[in-house]
Formats: sequence, C-alpha cells, structure tokens
Amino acid sequence: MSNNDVSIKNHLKPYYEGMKRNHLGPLWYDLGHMVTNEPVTDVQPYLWKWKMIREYVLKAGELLKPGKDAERRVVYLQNPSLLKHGLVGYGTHTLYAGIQLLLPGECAPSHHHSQSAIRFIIEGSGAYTAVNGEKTYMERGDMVLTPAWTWHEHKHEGTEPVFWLDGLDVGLVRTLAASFFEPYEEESYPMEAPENYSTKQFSMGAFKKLNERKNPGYPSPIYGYKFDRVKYLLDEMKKEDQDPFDGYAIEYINPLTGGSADSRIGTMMQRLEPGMQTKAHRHVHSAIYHVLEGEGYTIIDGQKFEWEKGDFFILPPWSCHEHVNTGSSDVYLFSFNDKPVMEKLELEFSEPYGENDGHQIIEKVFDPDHEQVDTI
Ligand code: 1HN
Repeated sequence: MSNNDVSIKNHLKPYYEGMKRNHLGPLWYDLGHMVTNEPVTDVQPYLWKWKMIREYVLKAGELLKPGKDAERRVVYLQNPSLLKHGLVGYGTHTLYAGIQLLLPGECAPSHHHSQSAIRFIIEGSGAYTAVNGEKTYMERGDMVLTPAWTWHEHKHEGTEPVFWLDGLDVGLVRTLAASFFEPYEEESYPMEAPENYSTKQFSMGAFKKLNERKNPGYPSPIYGYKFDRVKYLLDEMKKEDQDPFDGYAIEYINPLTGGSADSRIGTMMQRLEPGMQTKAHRHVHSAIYHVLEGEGYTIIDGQKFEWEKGDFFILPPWSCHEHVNTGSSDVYLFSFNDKPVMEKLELEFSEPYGENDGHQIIEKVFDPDHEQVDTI
C-alpha cells in the first residue's frame, strides 16, 4: 500500500465510521463477502458411530417417557461446526437428524408442524407412524414420510425397542422464519384410513434411478416406502445403470409427479459392490448419510471418514466426495438431502473432481475416538 493510499484511508476514516454508526456499508469493500465465487459454508463434515449413539439413546429410554416427560424421546446429531454459531440441532445448515426410541407399548402423541420429516427405520419392528389417521407399520430399512403440516404420531405394539432416524428441514425452515407447531387436542388423531393403505395402494413403491427426469409437485400419496422394494431394484440394476459418482443409486419419489417423495427433503439409497470406489464430485445440496449395511469409507474434501453399519456422517454443501466399499458384502447407504429445495430455487449445480483421474488424495483421517471422548 502506498503512502498515498494510507492518507486517503485516514482522510476518509470519519466517512467510514459515520457510515457504520448509521448502519450503512460500502459495497466496494464487501461485495466479495456477499457474492462469493463459489459456495462458502460453515458446515464441516462429521461422523458419529452408531455404537456410541445407541448407548445414549437407550439411556434416554430409562430417563423419560414420550407423551409424559417429553413430546418425543430423541437424541439429535449436533454438528460441532454449527454449534459455534449457536445453531442448536443442526446437522447441516438446512437439515436436522435425530435418533428416536420407542419402547414396547409407548406412544408419541399426535402433532403437526411446518417442517417436513422423513423417518428411516434402524432397528426393531412392530411400531407404526400414523399420518393423518393412516397407520404405516415400520420395519428396518423402510422410509416413512410425514409431510409438512400432516398430523402424525407414533405407537409401538411390538416387543423390542424400536430405533429410527428422524430427518427434518429444521435449519431451512428456521432460516425462512416459517416454523409453526401445534399439538393435536387429544393424544391420537382419529384413525380414518385402513392400515398401510398408501403403501398397499402403491405396492411396487415409487423410486427412480438417480438423475432420471422428474417434475416437482404435490404431496406424495405414499407414506411408507418398503426396503424390500428398494433392495430389489438396486440389486437388479445393471452395470450400465451405475452412476459414476454414486454407484447403484435410486431416489424415493412421489408417483403422481415423478418428483422427490417429500417435496423439500430428498431421499436416496445407494448400493456399492465389494471393492467399488465411486468417482469424486461436489454439488450445492448438502446431505446426511446413514450406513444401513456394510463397511467402507467416504473421502470428503481430502479427509477420510471410515464407517460401518449404523454410522452417520455429514456431507456439507459443495464438498468433494467419493465412497469406497472395503468389505466383502454390498454396502447400502441411505441419505437425505436438500436437493429438492436447491432445484426449486434453481440453485443446484454439480461438477466432477477434475484431477487425478477423479479421485482425491487422502490428507487426513477423521478419528471419532479422538473427537468423542466422553462416553457413558
Ligand atoms: C418431530 O415432530 C418428531 O414427530 C421427531 O417424531 C423429531 C425434531 C424436530 C421437530 C419436530 C416426530 C422432531 C420433530
């Protein structure tokens, strides 16, 4: 900086300070912070081990009862990079993930809210989610929708604890200042439809290959998406159906529109054969992953995240990632994302990793034991 520049700066100091006092700002200094060349985010990747989460969730089973001590018995995944900014309950800037536990005989009362929610069943059976009076029984690997503003409740009629993932667009709705919540006047909403009605009506389910055409639209007429259909479709896929970045991958859809099953939360299942390594790419949408089956790792922006059955990890927006199956059986990765929102807003964009034949170099290995020191 020349002397001349400094003198200009000094000379203009009162001008800039005056601007600040009057809550004004000079765009010529700040444009680069507002309009960045590419997405900038506080969201960092993270990984939680299922063994650790499960212990905390089971302990919650001893501590409180849903419908009595709490609306829901859930332990949520807190991304440490967002807690720094006071964002409680954030997995990514838009998405929330929590693990809910229901013990035999328990009931989580009916309510509705403007957040959209998806459930993904991790362990146990015999529980149902009722959506607007329609019971959908849930088994391991099933995905169940409770679209925004639908009345929903959960009840467990089985004999073993049931664990499932709740995925909601908490961050998105908070940012848009659009949160509404209301409990139902009674514990239960009247059961108006036959059990599993929507799942039976569409017994083939509704899924499409990744990147197949779709038209965003109305709420899905299906609430329960069965895992046996997902597995059948993924296992039947041919070599030429493979996506270079996601392996064998399908998205859960709304059969009326061909669009995403939930209109705001995208849902996907991927299958990776033993030894398979996908190519790296990045996209604007963020995602939260759950390992349904298998073992392997994902490289996110040069950091290796090793996972096994049950684990969860965060995929930040615009982060370069590739997946590897290191086990001897197929990997099934379930994930939910904010892609439908990005697409509706015409903000979705993706690009392949251009160097090193599409593969990143591992510079760092994430160590969950180091990150998560206190256990119960
Ligand atoms: C909710 O309604 C459920 O219905 C679970 O089971 C988790 C997290 C945030 C906001 C609403 C449920 C939730 C939630």
